[in-house]
Parts: sequence; C-alpha cells; structure tokens
Amino acid sequence: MSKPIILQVGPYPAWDQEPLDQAFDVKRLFEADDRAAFLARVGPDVQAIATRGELGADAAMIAACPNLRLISVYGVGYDAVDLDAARAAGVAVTNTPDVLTQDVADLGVAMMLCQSRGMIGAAAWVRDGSWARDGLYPLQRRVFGRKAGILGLGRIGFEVGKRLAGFDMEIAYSDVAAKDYAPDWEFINDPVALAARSDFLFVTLAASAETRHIVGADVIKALGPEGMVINISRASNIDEEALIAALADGTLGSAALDVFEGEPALDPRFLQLDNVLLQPHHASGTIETRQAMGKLVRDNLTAHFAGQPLLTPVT
Ligand code: 8YV
Repeated sequence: MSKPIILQVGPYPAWDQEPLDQAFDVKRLFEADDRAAFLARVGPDVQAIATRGELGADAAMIAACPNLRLISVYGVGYDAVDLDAARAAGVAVTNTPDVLTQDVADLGVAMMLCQSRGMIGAAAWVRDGSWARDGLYPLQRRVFGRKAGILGLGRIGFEVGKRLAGFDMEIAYSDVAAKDYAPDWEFINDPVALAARSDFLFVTLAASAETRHIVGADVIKALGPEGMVINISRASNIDEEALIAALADGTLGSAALDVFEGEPALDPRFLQLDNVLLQPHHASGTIETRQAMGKLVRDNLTAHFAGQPLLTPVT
C-alpha cells in the first residue's frame, strides 16, 4: 500500500525523521532550492503538512496543496499557521501542548536568575582572569522576595508562577479574566499596571493579532529602569523597536529573550547591548521534550490517516 504523502516544512532530529520517513512519503520543502517550484510540483499530492511552531504554514502553502487535510505543528504556538486559510480549506490543525510546558517555564525562570545575578558576566570574570586580577565581581540584584508579573496565565505562565512561588516572590498576573486555579496571585487586568508593580515581567501569552505588541512603549516604561522583561512566548508580543530603544537609553533595566523578530537573523542592535540576555529560541529544547513533541506530531498524523480523532487539535 502506498504511504500517505506529507510535506515537511523544516528539519527534525534524526529520532523523528526516521519514523516519519518510515510511515510517510515525505516531501522535504526545506531541502528545495526553489521552494515555489517545489510546492507547485508536489503540492497537489500533499495530504498533510508537518511543520514547526516558528515556521508554520502560510496561505500560499495551504493554497498550493488542494488535497491537504491536516497541518501537524511541532510546537505549542501555531501563530505562524494561517488559521483562516486552513479553516476555509477544511484543513485541521494540531499542535504539541502540555509536553513542553515544564521545560519552557524552567528556561524562563533560569533566564531571570541568570540575568538578575549577572551569571554570564560572572563566568567571563572567572575565565578572563578578572577575578584574580581585580577581585570581587560587582554586586547584582536578588530575585528572592521580589515582585513578578506574568502576562498570560495559561499553562506555561502558571508553571512559571509555581516556580516563582518557590522564591517567595510576590506574584501578580494579567489575562483576559482572573483564573480560579491561581487564587493566591493577584489579578491585574491592565498590562501597564501589572508592569508598574513588577520587578520582573514574564511574557507567556499565546501570540495572535490581538496580542501583537501588547508589551509596547507604555508597558516597558512602567516596568522601568530597574525592571526586567523575560520573553519565552513570541517576539510579536513585544514592540521590538520600543524594547531596543528602552534598553539602549536605560528606560528599561534589562531583558532576557528567547524569541526575536525575523529569527534567527535577529536585529543586530541587540548584539551591542550588554543588558540583554539572548537565547536561541530553545525554551522547549531538551531531549525529553523534543522527543515527546516529535511523537505527538507523528501520533496526530497517524490518527488522521487512520480516521481516528486527533489527539491535540487546535480548536
Ligand atoms: C519550538 C515553539 O522551539 O512550541 C512552540 O511554539 O516555538 C517551540 O517549542 C519550535 O517549534 C521548534 O521548532
């Protein structure tokens, strides 16, 4: 029996590629020199797309695949999938929620600690001989007991909060409504007001057109010269121009970022700033989580082709 034909948008680790190649006839878009010509050639045969969170599937890709019925996303974020185009074409979308929540929260909290305690600079202080030559490393700011704001108290935001509670931080959050699963944390409707009372602002919102630049110049100014923003969601949730300007002139104290507009080709001005911790979009990047994400991508594809209910459909 012939295998179902799927379009693979970006590479996966070998432990995912091998089972994918076994189960499906995989057309690798990312290996094509001319993507448009490749899509025009294979598109009519494609029955499903396997993509990654940050790569998604745009309207042109969906239109090039008239027999497409499923887009299986390797990632919890599906903002890069044109959901309207998918819906109009009768294409279901799945993502990989839950399996990555803990690791993403871990990295966000690690970034806060690393940046607040100056660990990158401190490591260089040891390695370059400054410690032996100049003595003690400049004092840094504590995390314990300070005020954390969480913008978006979904699965990841909630796990961030649980970890911050372990540092006896005063926790508040913004979301569309107060959450009954967080009775001990203060609900502050307005992101500007949340930032104004916070030392650390975690951005943990699912990105959408509505949340674009929700962290704008007003939120950044409210966070202030002693404040830190930590972004483990999507770059589009922050106005990057306003962020870079505020980091450069000291209106904002510091930032810890795992995501960037146009990544991996981030704005070169970030590289000139010493008050920002830069991470290569790897909050879910542990072996354990990536294996679980890959399995869920395949399990959704398998369920679809077996005529069974999808495991994690985007509704
Ligand atoms: C991944 C992500 O880094 O889950 C998401 O939305 O962006 C990440 O987990 C990405 O999808 C891996 O390619």
